[in-house]
Amino acid sequence: MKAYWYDNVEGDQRLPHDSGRALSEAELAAVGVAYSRHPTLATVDQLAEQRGYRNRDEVIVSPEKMGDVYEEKVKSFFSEHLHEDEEIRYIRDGAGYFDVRSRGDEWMRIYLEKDDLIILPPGIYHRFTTSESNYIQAMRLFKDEPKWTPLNRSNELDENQHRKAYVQQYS
Ligand code: KMT
Ligand code: NI
Repeated sequence: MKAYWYDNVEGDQRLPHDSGRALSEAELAAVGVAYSRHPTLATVDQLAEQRGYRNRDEVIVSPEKMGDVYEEKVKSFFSEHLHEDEEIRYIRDGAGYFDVRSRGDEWMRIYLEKDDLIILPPGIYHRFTTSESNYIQAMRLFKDEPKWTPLNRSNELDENQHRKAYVQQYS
């Protein structure tokens, strides 16, 4: 796990795009993002229990697994969106980037690799991409039914209750 300000330079989204300006855990906590380096499976089970997450699955994002739709999928994960639920990802193998919006609406990039865990709060604008390795395997935790429909960024979402609650808590 490594976090920094995104450089906003044109080019492949899978490149690091590291501006060289690092971000601290506290700066991520200020926008409601929590992460944990190398939690054991027992710790993840405990976290799931505490938050009422009864279900989980694992997803592999790679050309081997997805074939022709891989490039399309990678592009769609990278369109800016929010969810009405938390997004919890426990990386089991490979690596990828989550970009989240700062209070000043800049991109903060978080590099996640095997054994990192991240929790994004409901209502935060974010996007995901694989890295140059083009391979990530992640555990996705959810409560009953997976509710991670991406809602793409739009002014209309300013009125969404989950977005409003997020803005109220973190700005
Ligand atoms: C997401 O929410 O963008 C994903 O689930 C991508 C694969 S998991 C790192
Ligand atoms: Ni998402």
